[in-house]
Amino acid sequence: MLITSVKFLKSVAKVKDCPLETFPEVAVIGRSNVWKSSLINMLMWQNIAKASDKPGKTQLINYFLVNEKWYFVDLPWYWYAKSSLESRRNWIDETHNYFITRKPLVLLLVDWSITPQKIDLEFMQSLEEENLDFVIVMTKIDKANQKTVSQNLKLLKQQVQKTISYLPDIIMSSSVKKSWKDAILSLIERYL
Ligand SMILES: Nc1nc2c(ncn2[C@@H]2O[C@H](COP(=O)(O)OP(=O)(O)OP(=O)(O)O)[C@@H](O)[C@H]2O)c(=O)[nH]1
Ligand SMILES: [Mg+2]
Repeated sequence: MLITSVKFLKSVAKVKDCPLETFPEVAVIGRSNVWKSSLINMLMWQNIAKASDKPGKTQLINYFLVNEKWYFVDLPWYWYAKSSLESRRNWIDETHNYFITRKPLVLLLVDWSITPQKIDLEFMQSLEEENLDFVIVMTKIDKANQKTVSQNLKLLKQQVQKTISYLPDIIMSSSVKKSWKDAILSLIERYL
Protein backbone atom coordinates (compact mmCIF):
# COMPACT_ATOMS: atom_id res chain seq x y z
CA MET A 1 0.00 0.00 0.00
CA LEU A 2 1.32 3.39 -0.97
CA ILE A 3 0.79 6.09 1.66
CA THR A 4 -0.40 9.20 -0.15
CA SER A 5 -1.76 11.24 2.74
CA VAL A 6 -1.76 11.17 6.53
CA LYS A 7 -3.64 13.67 8.65
CA PHE A 8 -3.82 13.99 12.40
CA LEU A 9 -7.53 14.26 13.19
CA LYS A 10 -8.01 14.42 16.94
CA SER A 11 -7.05 13.09 20.37
CA VAL A 12 -9.86 12.01 22.65
CA ALA A 13 -10.14 10.73 26.20
CA LYS A 14 -13.52 9.14 25.77
CA VAL A 15 -14.79 6.76 23.13
CA LYS A 16 -17.93 8.82 22.69
CA ASP A 17 -15.75 11.63 21.30
CA CYS A 18 -14.13 9.49 18.59
CA PRO A 19 -14.71 10.63 14.98
CA LEU A 20 -17.71 9.35 13.04
CA GLU A 21 -17.39 5.74 12.01
CA THR A 22 -17.01 6.70 8.36
CA PHE A 23 -13.89 4.63 7.74
CA PRO A 24 -12.52 1.27 8.85
CA GLU A 25 -9.91 1.56 11.58
CA VAL A 26 -6.68 -0.04 12.63
CA ALA A 27 -5.55 0.34 16.24
CA VAL A 28 -2.13 -0.16 17.77
CA ILE A 29 -1.99 -1.53 21.31
CA GLY A 30 0.66 -3.12 23.52
CA ARG A 31 2.59 -2.46 26.69
CA SER A 32 4.15 0.91 27.26
CA ASN A 33 7.36 1.58 25.37
CA VAL A 34 6.79 -1.32 23.01
CA TRP A 35 7.02 1.15 20.07
CA LYS A 36 3.33 1.65 19.33
CA SER A 37 3.63 5.32 18.39
CA SER A 38 6.93 4.62 16.65
CA LEU A 39 5.32 1.90 14.54
CA ILE A 40 2.77 4.41 13.27
CA ASN A 41 5.54 6.90 12.48
CA MET A 42 7.53 4.22 10.72
CA LEU A 43 4.65 3.04 8.56
CA MET A 44 3.55 6.58 7.74
CA TRP A 45 7.10 7.76 6.97
CA GLN A 46 6.76 10.77 9.28
CA ASN A 47 6.86 11.70 12.95
CA ILE A 48 3.16 12.19 13.34
CA ALA A 49 2.54 10.15 16.52
CA LYS A 50 4.32 11.26 19.68
CA ALA A 51 6.98 8.79 20.78
CA SER A 52 9.27 8.93 23.80
CA ASP A 53 11.66 6.89 25.94
CA LYS A 54 9.45 7.61 28.90
CA PRO A 55 6.70 5.01 29.36
CA GLY A 56 3.22 6.51 29.36
CA LYS A 57 3.86 9.07 26.63
CA THR A 58 0.61 8.41 24.80
CA GLN A 59 -2.21 9.46 27.08
CA LEU A 60 -5.18 9.72 24.76
CA ILE A 61 -6.83 7.91 21.87
CA ASN A 62 -5.19 9.52 18.83
CA TYR A 63 -6.80 9.42 15.40
CA PHE A 64 -4.99 9.75 12.10
CA LEU A 65 -6.68 9.55 8.71
CA VAL A 66 -4.65 7.68 6.10
CA ASN A 67 -5.18 8.03 2.33
CA GLU A 68 -8.60 9.55 3.12
CA LYS A 69 -9.66 5.90 3.53
CA TRP A 70 -8.86 4.49 6.97
CA TYR A 71 -8.20 5.56 10.51
CA PHE A 72 -4.94 4.67 12.20
CA VAL A 73 -5.35 4.84 15.98
CA ASP A 74 -2.58 5.20 18.56
CA LEU A 75 -3.75 4.00 21.97
CA PRO A 76 -2.41 4.61 25.47
CA TRP A 77 -1.40 1.92 27.95
CA TYR A 78 -1.87 2.60 31.63
CA TRP A 79 -0.82 -0.73 33.01
CA TYR A 80 2.56 0.09 34.41
CA ALA A 81 4.04 0.34 37.86
CA LYS A 82 3.56 4.04 38.40
CA SER A 83 -0.10 4.26 37.43
CA SER A 84 -2.66 4.27 40.18
CA LEU A 85 -5.18 1.48 40.58
CA GLU A 86 -7.93 3.88 39.63
CA SER A 87 -6.27 5.01 36.41
CA ARG A 88 -5.65 1.37 35.46
CA ARG A 89 -9.28 0.56 36.05
CA ASN A 90 -10.48 3.53 34.01
CA TRP A 91 -8.08 2.60 31.27
CA ILE A 92 -9.32 -1.00 31.17
CA ASP A 93 -12.94 0.13 31.01
CA GLU A 94 -12.34 2.75 28.35
CA THR A 95 -10.09 0.48 26.25
CA HIS A 96 -12.64 -2.30 26.40
CA ASN A 97 -15.33 0.16 25.47
CA TYR A 98 -13.15 1.38 22.59
CA PHE A 99 -12.67 -2.13 21.20
CA ILE A 100 -16.28 -3.20 21.40
CA THR A 101 -17.63 0.07 20.04
CA ARG A 102 -15.21 0.72 17.19
CA LYS A 103 -14.23 -2.86 16.31
CA PRO A 104 -10.85 -2.05 14.80
CA LEU A 105 -8.30 -4.38 13.29
CA VAL A 106 -5.90 -4.63 16.22
CA LEU A 107 -2.15 -4.63 15.89
CA LEU A 108 -1.03 -6.08 19.22
CA LEU A 109 2.61 -5.26 19.74
CA VAL A 110 4.85 -7.52 21.78
CA ASP A 111 8.54 -7.17 22.51
CA TRP A 112 10.57 -10.02 20.96
CA SER A 113 13.19 -9.83 23.69
CA ILE A 114 10.98 -10.97 26.54
CA THR A 115 8.90 -14.08 26.94
CA PRO A 116 5.13 -13.67 26.46
CA GLN A 117 3.66 -11.60 29.28
CA LYS A 118 0.51 -12.59 31.12
CA ILE A 119 -1.14 -9.27 30.33
CA ASP A 120 -0.49 -9.71 26.58
CA LEU A 121 -2.06 -13.17 26.67
CA GLU A 122 -5.05 -11.89 28.65
CA PHE A 123 -5.46 -9.19 26.10
CA MET A 124 -5.54 -11.75 23.29
CA GLN A 125 -8.16 -13.68 25.18
CA SER A 126 -10.45 -10.68 25.43
CA LEU A 127 -9.92 -9.81 21.77
CA GLU A 128 -10.98 -13.32 20.85
CA GLU A 129 -14.00 -13.13 23.16
CA GLU A 130 -15.07 -9.94 21.41
CA ASN A 131 -14.49 -11.51 17.98
CA LEU A 132 -12.01 -8.87 16.95
CA ASP A 133 -9.45 -9.42 14.21
CA PHE A 134 -5.95 -9.03 15.48
CA VAL A 135 -2.40 -9.49 14.37
CA ILE A 136 0.63 -9.84 16.61
CA VAL A 137 3.54 -7.61 15.74
CA MET A 138 6.90 -8.47 17.30
CA THR A 139 8.80 -5.22 17.75
CA LYS A 140 12.40 -4.25 18.46
CA ILE A 141 13.68 -6.75 15.95
CA ASP A 142 16.60 -4.55 14.95
CA LYS A 143 18.09 -5.19 18.37
CA ALA A 144 17.60 -8.93 18.08
CA ASN A 145 19.84 -11.88 17.63
CA GLN A 146 18.32 -14.47 15.34
CA LYS A 147 18.55 -17.36 17.79
CA THR A 148 16.69 -15.60 20.60
CA VAL A 149 14.07 -14.34 18.17
CA SER A 150 13.37 -17.90 16.97
CA GLN A 151 13.21 -19.21 20.53
CA ASN A 152 10.87 -16.47 21.70
CA LEU A 153 8.74 -16.74 18.59
CA LYS A 154 8.31 -20.46 19.23
CA LEU A 155 7.41 -19.78 22.84
CA LEU A 156 4.99 -17.06 21.86
CA LYS A 157 3.22 -19.38 19.40
CA GLN A 158 2.91 -22.09 22.04
CA GLN A 159 1.53 -19.70 24.63
CA VAL A 160 -0.90 -18.11 22.19
CA GLN A 161 -2.23 -21.50 21.14
CA LYS A 162 -2.73 -22.45 24.77
CA THR A 163 -4.59 -19.22 25.41
CA ILE A 164 -6.86 -18.80 22.40
CA SER A 165 -8.34 -21.15 19.83
CA TYR A 166 -6.28 -20.14 16.81
CA LEU A 167 -2.92 -18.72 15.87
CA PRO A 168 -3.17 -15.21 14.45
CA ASP A 169 -0.68 -13.78 11.95
CA ILE A 170 2.59 -12.85 13.59
CA ILE A 171 4.81 -10.31 11.89
CA MET A 172 8.15 -8.75 12.71
CA SER A 173 8.80 -5.08 12.86
CA SER A 174 11.62 -2.65 13.15
CA SER A 175 12.23 0.81 11.86
CA VAL A 176 15.24 -0.35 9.91
CA LYS A 177 13.90 -2.94 7.49
CA LYS A 178 11.67 -1.75 4.70
CA SER A 179 10.47 -5.26 3.86
CA TRP A 180 8.78 -5.44 7.27
CA LYS A 181 6.97 -2.17 6.68
CA ASP A 182 5.63 -3.49 3.40
CA ALA A 183 4.48 -6.71 5.08
CA ILE A 184 2.55 -4.83 7.76
CA LEU A 185 0.98 -2.43 5.27
CA SER A 186 -0.05 -5.32 2.99
CA LEU A 187 -1.67 -7.00 5.91
CA ILE A 188 -3.60 -3.85 6.81
CA GLU A 189 -4.62 -3.48 3.17
CA ARG A 190 -5.99 -7.01 3.15
CA TYR A 191 -8.22 -6.14 6.06
CA LEU A 192 -9.53 -2.82 4.71
N1 LIG B 1 16.21 1.00 18.08
C1 LIG B 1 14.93 1.32 17.87
N2 LIG B 1 14.28 2.10 18.77
C2 LIG B 1 12.99 2.42 18.56
C3 LIG B 1 12.29 1.88 17.41
N3 LIG B 1 11.01 2.31 17.49
C4 LIG B 1 10.91 3.06 18.62
N4 LIG B 1 12.08 3.14 19.28
C5 LIG B 1 12.28 3.91 20.54
O1 LIG B 1 11.52 3.32 21.62
C6 LIG B 1 11.00 4.33 22.52
C7 LIG B 1 9.53 4.12 22.85
O2 LIG B 1 8.74 4.23 21.70
P1 LIG B 1 7.19 4.70 21.69
O3 LIG B 1 6.79 4.53 20.26
O4 LIG B 1 7.00 6.03 22.31
O5 LIG B 1 6.46 3.59 22.59
P2 LIG B 1 4.88 3.45 22.93
O6 LIG B 1 4.58 2.01 22.87
O7 LIG B 1 4.10 4.35 22.03
O8 LIG B 1 4.83 3.92 24.44
P3 LIG B 1 3.61 4.62 25.27
O9 LIG B 1 2.99 5.68 24.40
O10 LIG B 1 4.34 5.21 26.42
O11 LIG B 1 2.66 3.55 25.69
C8 LIG B 1 11.30 5.66 21.82
O12 LIG B 1 12.41 6.26 22.47
C9 LIG B 1 11.65 5.29 20.40
O13 LIG B 1 12.56 6.19 19.79
C10 LIG B 1 13.00 1.01 16.49
O14 LIG B 1 12.47 0.48 15.50
N5 LIG B 1 14.32 0.78 16.77
MG1 LIG C 1 2.78 5.83 22.44
